[in-house]
Amino acid sequence: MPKHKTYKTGPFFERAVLVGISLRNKENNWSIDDSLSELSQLAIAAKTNPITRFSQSLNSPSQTYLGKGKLSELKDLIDEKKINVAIFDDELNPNQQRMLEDHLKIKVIDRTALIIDVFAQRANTKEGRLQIELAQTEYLLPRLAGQWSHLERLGGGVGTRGPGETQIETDRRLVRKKISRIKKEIDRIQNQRENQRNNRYKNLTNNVSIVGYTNAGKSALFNNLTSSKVIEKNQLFSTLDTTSRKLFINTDLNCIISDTVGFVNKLPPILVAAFRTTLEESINSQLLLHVSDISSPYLIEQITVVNKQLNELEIGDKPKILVLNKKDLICTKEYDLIDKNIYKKIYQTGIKYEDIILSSAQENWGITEIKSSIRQFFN
Ligand SMILES: Nc1nc2c(ncn2[C@@H]2O[C@H](COP(=O)(O)OP(=O)(O)OP(=O)(O)O)[C@@H](O)[C@H]2O)c(=O)[nH]1
Ligand SMILES: [Mg+2]
Repeated sequence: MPKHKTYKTGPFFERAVLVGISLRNKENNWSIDDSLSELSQLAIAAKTNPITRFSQSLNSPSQTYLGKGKLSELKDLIDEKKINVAIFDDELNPNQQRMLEDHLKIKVIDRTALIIDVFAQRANTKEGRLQIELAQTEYLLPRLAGQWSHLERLGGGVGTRGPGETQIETDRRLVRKKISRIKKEIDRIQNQRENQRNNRYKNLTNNVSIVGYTNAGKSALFNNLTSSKVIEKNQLFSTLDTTSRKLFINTDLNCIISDTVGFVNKLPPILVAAFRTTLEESINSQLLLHVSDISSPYLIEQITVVNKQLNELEIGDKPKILVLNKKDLICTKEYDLIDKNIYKKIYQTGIKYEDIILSSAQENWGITEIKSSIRQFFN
């Protein structure tokens, strides 16, 4: 069995229904429609075809996630539209997942499995694949104990890709062993990387990391600042592996700048943990450039999500410069066209920034300002 190359492509473009609940007393401002729209982008990124959506307003998810009546309605919809996979907007516990599959008679996956699947398809370095394998194996661990034979019955495809599936038949002890083996292997690769980095950048101690919501334009900005050519693409999670380059500020100041994996609402903690080593550059940076898409109606929510996830990584307290990117999508180069309420709302989040800069990586706006803000910070 090849260890890291067992991704099944599965049937492409499975027909999916996206299922969510609108919590009556929820803690954030995402509407169910917008959460499902993001889920839809994730589903497309995982090469499924989101045919239809289904939602219910509830106080909290039930044992079968949805209420009984709604579950029957969903089953009818699935039969009517010839759906092969139901994708749920929240993480399902193993019992919920099993009961839903028994009832709906199709494959049921949740947001976590979907995101892991997208990552599994994108990972192209050994370390990236190991991190996915780690996340997937940890995800599978509580779902073992024989329940997983149904996955084979349901025929692979989205949510079942990746190396973790080959361990379905093994017991928890073996899986735990596997987890510790993967962790060791990741540590080994990381140490190697650390040494190479130390050699390459011996005299450069100023480190800046670009962090932010997925698709905000982090890689575009990184390319612009360093004249590099990392992948920038209008899709979620184009970047999985960190890339670091020298950033020339002036003759007295050079620093290392790193482009990193993006965050997303409801990012599974398993993936945050698995990607901790990838985010090591951010953890070791003195300064974070938090890039956000100012044209998104969810700008403030995205800023808050990123900050929450930075806190989970224990780097939320690091000095941060907020870069409001894609300015070209909402106005011309003139600053005064920006709605001043945006600044007020950012201030109200309580997150402290060294500076807030408007930019367009596409139009080359704000690049000088970003560099001079970095210079000021290190001076
Ligand atoms: N209009 C406009 N588009 C931009 C700008 N910056 C980036 N984009 C586009 O937005 C999309 C996402 O850009 P990326 O740089 O890949 O975004 P990212 O934050 O690195 O995304 P992930 O790596 O997937 O998390 C691409 O299609 C870019 O061309 C900008 O300033 N203006
Ligand atoms: Mg990127």
